[in-house]
Amino acid sequence: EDGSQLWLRYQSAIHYKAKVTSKEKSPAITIAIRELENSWQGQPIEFNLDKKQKHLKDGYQIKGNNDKITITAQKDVGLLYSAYHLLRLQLTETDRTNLNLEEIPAYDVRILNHWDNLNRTIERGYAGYSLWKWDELPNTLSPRYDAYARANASIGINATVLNNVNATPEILTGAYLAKVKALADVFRPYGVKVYLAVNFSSPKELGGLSDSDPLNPEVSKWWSSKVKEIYSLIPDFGGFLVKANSEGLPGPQDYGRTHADGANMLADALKPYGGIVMWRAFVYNPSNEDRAKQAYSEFTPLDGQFRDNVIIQIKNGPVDFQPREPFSPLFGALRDTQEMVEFQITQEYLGFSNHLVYLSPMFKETLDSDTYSDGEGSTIAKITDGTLRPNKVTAISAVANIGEDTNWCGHHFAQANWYAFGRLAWNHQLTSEQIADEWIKMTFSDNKDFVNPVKDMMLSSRETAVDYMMPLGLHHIFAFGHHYGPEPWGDVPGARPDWMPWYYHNADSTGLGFDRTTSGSNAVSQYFPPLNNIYNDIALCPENLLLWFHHVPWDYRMKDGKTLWDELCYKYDSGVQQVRAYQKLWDRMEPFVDEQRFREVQSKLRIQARDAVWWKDACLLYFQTFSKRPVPYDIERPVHELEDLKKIKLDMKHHN
Ligand code: BDP
Repeated sequence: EDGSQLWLRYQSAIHYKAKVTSKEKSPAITIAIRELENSWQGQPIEFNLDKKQKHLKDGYQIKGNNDKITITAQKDVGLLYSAYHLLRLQLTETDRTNLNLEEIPAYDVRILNHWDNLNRTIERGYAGYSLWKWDELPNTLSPRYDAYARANASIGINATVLNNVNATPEILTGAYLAKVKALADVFRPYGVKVYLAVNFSSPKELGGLSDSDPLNPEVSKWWSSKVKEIYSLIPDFGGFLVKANSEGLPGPQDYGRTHADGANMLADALKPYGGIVMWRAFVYNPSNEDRAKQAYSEFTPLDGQFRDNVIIQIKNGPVDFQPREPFSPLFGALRDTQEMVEFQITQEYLGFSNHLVYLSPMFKETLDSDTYSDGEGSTIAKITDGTLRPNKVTAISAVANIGEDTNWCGHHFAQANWYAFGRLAWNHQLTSEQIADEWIKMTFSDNKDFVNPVKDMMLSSRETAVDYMMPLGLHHIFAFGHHYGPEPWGDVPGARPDWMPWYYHNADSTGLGFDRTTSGSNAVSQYFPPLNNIYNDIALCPENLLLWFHHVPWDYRMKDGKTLWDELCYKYDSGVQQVRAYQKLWDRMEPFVDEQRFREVQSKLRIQARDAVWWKDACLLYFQTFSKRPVPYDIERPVHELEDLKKIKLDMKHHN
């Protein structure tokens, strides 16, 4: 067992071939039949395509008793999804004799964003090189393209952006489009549509135009003909993802135009073919305005100006995929503009593929957050899935953690995060526990002596990581560039202040944290009432966001009676203790796990345990130079010298 099969470890039914009948034929139906014939060990199945049942969208109905199962979908891909549903029931030992269910996906577009470069490196990728072998495409097709599409289909993911948001114009050359087409052809039977990230300067860089001004008719003509070329190769092409005027990338503001001008010009080019533009709200500049406020300031004045095939893609938090952030205040604030969430599955800020961190609780925390935009109950899930707003198209995205590694994601448990994103994109009402339960049973074993402890470990793991990295609302105190280890002291001369840890933690002799109250940066005012008041009031602010919104005195009394300083120490220590407990727990699981995966996870947990101590010592010893208070005497003493920790320079270079 090397993890290459992911959660798709179906036993093939050697002496038994399931009977599956379908009047209709299509490539997706052929795959569905093959999957069931190979692995289903139950009643005969009848597929039924009913194009009138529009309400099902990509979904399906399954009805069945002991003798027979009938499945209805309005699209062939719905039948494919239903096959994976049945196989999931089988692998998780769920009753299959009395079935009466209807599944309709929450979002239309359930999309992975690959930050893959054309030279096959992956920005923030920790599972080897890119799956896409651009140099061999379009002629040679790696078998992993098919396996990738199948894995996505098995959890309902129906879209993928192949290349990095920091996009190079080359992706739109004829040579690359032929490669993209080859991938799209492999993915199509699995219902996975291809999208591309585009560089806003492509008309100038690639087309030789004098500029890429969205209001220049030559520029929109260039895009229209490029889009036409794409659709002639890939008739079901999904559309564009755009990072513009962000972190040095070009965009409409280079020509004095707005994000709306830029997005709409591309949207108009895609419109005749049904394509969409996912325009990212991740924009900020080194300025006097708090970075956490900038996306809101930039986009709220543009509300209502975007075409109906534009969706604003918003990271879950206002800064950047930190272990914990409040939700981005843009959710709900754009009333006449479609919005979607961008999550990060790849663990850029969560220990790469070395730390075991199950992200479903973090995804749910965002989706279930109440923005109060339309009164109580205006959750981000309801805003983005069309329940509260009449969206033309709904979508949800996440930055993939997939690479060329045999086990796809670097850490065996990181597969659970790909799985969880797909399941939540399909149904955001599933609980993190349900998802973990399914995943563990499918990926490892359904023995309850394994499932229960491992599930507990997974469910607590995100909070554990927050505790040993950045508890109580601390954020962005990572080492410059690679974002792996701690560097709260970090200060690179001449670099942007908004990339420096001190910008975020503001440690001084009086206390710690970023004052975003009405007397500070006033970021609190970007939230709807009552949240603005709750966040603004140190007594009401949730403690897990305290240092995000407040600069708090070292002796401030927390709810449990401890001082801020002591609480901080106990949090870091508890993170370390938890990882130690995971190590013990995992070792006890040895009898239930194959040798290879057992050893690999064991060795990753050792790294995580060492890193947790590194984080704790670095942060406590550094913050202690300001607090000047002792580490409470009942917790483990630091084992490093601060000066030694400051010398650690990892060989992982990056621009910010
Ligand atoms: C940050 C990453 C950077 C990305 C950027 C983005 O550090 O590599 O390019 O976000 O999302 O998280 O555009």
